[in-house]
Amino acid sequence: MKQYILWLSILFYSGSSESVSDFQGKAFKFTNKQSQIYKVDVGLPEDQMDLGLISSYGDFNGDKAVDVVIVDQKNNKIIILYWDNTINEFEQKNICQSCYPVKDILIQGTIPLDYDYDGYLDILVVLGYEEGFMINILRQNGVQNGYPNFDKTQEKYSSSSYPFVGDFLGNHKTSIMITTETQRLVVQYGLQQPIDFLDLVDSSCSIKDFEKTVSAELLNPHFSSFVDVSSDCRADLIITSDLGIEYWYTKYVPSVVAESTDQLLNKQPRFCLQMIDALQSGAELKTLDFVDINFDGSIDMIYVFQRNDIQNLVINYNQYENPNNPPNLCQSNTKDSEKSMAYPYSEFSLLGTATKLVTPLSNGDQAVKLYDYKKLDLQLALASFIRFGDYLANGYPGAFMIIYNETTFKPNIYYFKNVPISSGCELESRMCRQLIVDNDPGDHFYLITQMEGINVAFFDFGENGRLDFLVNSISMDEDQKPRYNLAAFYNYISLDAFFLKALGINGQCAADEESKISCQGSLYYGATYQFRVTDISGSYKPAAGVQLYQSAYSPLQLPYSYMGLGRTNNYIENFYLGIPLLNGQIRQWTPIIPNSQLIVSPYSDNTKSWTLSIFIEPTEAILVVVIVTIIILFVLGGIIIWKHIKEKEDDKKNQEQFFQMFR
Ligand SMILES: [Ca+2]
Ligand SMILES: [Ca+2]
Ligand SMILES: [Ca+2]
Ligand SMILES: [Ca+2]
Repeated sequence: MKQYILWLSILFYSGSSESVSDFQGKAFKFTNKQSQIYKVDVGLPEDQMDLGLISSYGDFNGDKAVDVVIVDQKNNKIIILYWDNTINEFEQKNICQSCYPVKDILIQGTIPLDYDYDGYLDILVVLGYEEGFMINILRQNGVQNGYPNFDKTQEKYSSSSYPFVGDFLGNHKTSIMITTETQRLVVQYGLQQPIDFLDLVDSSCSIKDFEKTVSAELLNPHFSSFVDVSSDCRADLIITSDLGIEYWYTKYVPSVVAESTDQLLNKQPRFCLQMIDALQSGAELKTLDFVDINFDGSIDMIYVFQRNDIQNLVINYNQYENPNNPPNLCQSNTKDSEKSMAYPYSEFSLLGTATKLVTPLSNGDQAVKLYDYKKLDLQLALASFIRFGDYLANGYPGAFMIIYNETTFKPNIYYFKNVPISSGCELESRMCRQLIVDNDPGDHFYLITQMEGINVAFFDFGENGRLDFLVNSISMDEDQKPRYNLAAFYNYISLDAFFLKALGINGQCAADEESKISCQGSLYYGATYQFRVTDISGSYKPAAGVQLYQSAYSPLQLPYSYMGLGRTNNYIENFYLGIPLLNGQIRQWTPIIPNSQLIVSPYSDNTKSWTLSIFIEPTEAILVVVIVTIIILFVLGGIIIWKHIKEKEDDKKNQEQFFQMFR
C-alpha cells in the first residue's frame, strides 16, 4: 500500500512540475505531451519565487538568450535572472547589492540600455522620491564568475516625469528624455550638459504651438514612445502629455558636413510637431501601445480612455498609404513630403460612435475596467497596459490586460484575442480587427487567466520562436507584507505558422565573429523593420515590426521585435531595417528564411558596412520534412537498385533465351 502511495505521489509530482527541457526535441523524443500551455519550473525553488516585480528584459551577458530584470522593492535591490539555454533554467544574480540603501528613494523601474556605447548593455534605474523621479545608471564593467559586473555611476538626474529613451540625436547612442517643470531635456553619455529638446525642434515644419507644447507636463503615468508611425522606417516621437497625444514627425536630415563639431551635430533640428490629438471632453488616457494589429505593414495605435466612468478601447488604424508593393516599403525615407508628415491616425474628436474604432471595454456584455494599481497601496511603478504578443504566430497579435474584478476587488489577467470584423469598419480597403475577451480559448490558457496577476508578459523560453508567458501575482503574507509570486508558462501549442525575430543593435560593433558575442545585447530603441511575406494563396503581404522602448512604466517589451508570419511557403522578401540616424538610413536584405532570428548591426553610418547575422530555428515540421525526404530517397534508391538488378537479370535471361534459339 505504502509503495502504491509513493508511486502515485511520484506520478503526481512529475506531472505537475514540467521543465522547459521536457518539451524540446519532440520530433525525436516521441513524447505523449498534449499540445497546450503548461506551467513550468524554470529553476527557481518554489520558496524563492517571491523575488519581486518583473521589470524589463535584455540580454546582459550576450549569449543570445534574453534575461529578466527583477526589482525587489522590499530590499530596494535589482536581480537579474540569466536564462541558461544549456540547462533551460534561470540563474539568479543580485547586482550592486548595496547601491540604493536609502529607503525613501525606492526603485521604481529599470530600462536596459547601452548608456556608454561600448556594446555592453547597462541599466537605467528609475528611483522614485517625493518630488518625482531620479535616474541613475548601473554600468557593465567587466565579468565576475562568468557574469557581468555592474557599477553604479555618479550620474544622477532628477525628472518630473518618468524618463524614456531613444536615439533622439541620431548618432546611434541611446539618449534619455527627462523633464523639468518647464523644459524637456535630452541626456546622453559624454555630453557635459543635457540638451534642450527645443534645440532639436524644426520650427519651419512645426505647428505654431510647438514652443508652448515643450513646456507641457507629461502624463503620469505616460506612454510616450519612439516608434515609426509614418511608415518611412524612421522612428517618430509620440509623447502623451497634458495636452493630448503629441505627434512629432522625425524628418530627413541630410548628412552633416564632416567638419561639424559634435556640438553642432547634436543640435540638428529634426523633430516637427505635426499634431496634438487632444483627448477632449474630460476623456482620460488610461494606456496606449503600438502594434500592427491588422497585418498590413503599418503600425496602429491602440489605447484605452475613460469618460463618464466608462472605459473605451480605441483601435486606431494607421491610415498612411498602404505599402502594398515593395518600392513602397520604407517609403519616402530619403525625402519628406507633406503627406508623409501628416498624423496617420483618426483624431480623437473625429472618432465618433458610429464606427467600430471605439468600443466599450467589455467582457461580453459586461463593461470592465483596467486595474488601477493605486488600489494596491504599494509604491509600484506599474501602470495599466495593453501588452501585445503573437503567441500563435499568425500575424495578428492578441493582448493581455489586467482587469479589475468588481466582485472580488482583485486584479485578474484577461486575454483579448485579435478577431476580424466585417461590419461597422470605416476602412474599406483594409482588414479591420477587434480585440475581444477570450479567457478560456482552450489550450489550458485558463492556467494563466485564472491567476490574480498584476503583471503578465511574453517571454520566449529556449528562444525557439514560440512566445511563452511570465506572470507576477501578488498575495499578502501573515504580517501583511506583499509577496510577489513569479510563475512561468510554456507555450507547447503545435502550430504550422512561421515567425521572424529581429534585433537591431546600436552599431557599436559589427556583427562579425569576433565581436558579436559581447555586442548582441546592446539593443537599439526605435529600429524599424518592414518586409514582404507570401501567404499560402500566393499573395504578397507587407509586414512591419518595431523595436519599442521599454521605458514609460516598464511595458516589458521583448528586446527584439517578434513578428508572426502566419502560414507561408516562401522566403521573406525585401527585409528592411531602418534606424533614425541623421541621414535617415535604411538597408535591405533579401531573401530571408522564415523562422530566423536576425541580428542586425548598423555598424557606422555607411549602410554598406551594416551586417546581418542569421540564426535559423528549424521547426519540427522542417525536421519531419527532412526525415521523410531522406526516407523517400532511400526507398526510391532501393527501388532503382532493385529495378536495375532486375533489369540485368532479365537481360541475362533474355540473352540466354536468345542464345538457346541458336543452339
Ligand atoms: Ca543572456
Ligand atoms: Ca555599456
Ligand atoms: Ca517616421
Ligand atoms: Ca496596421
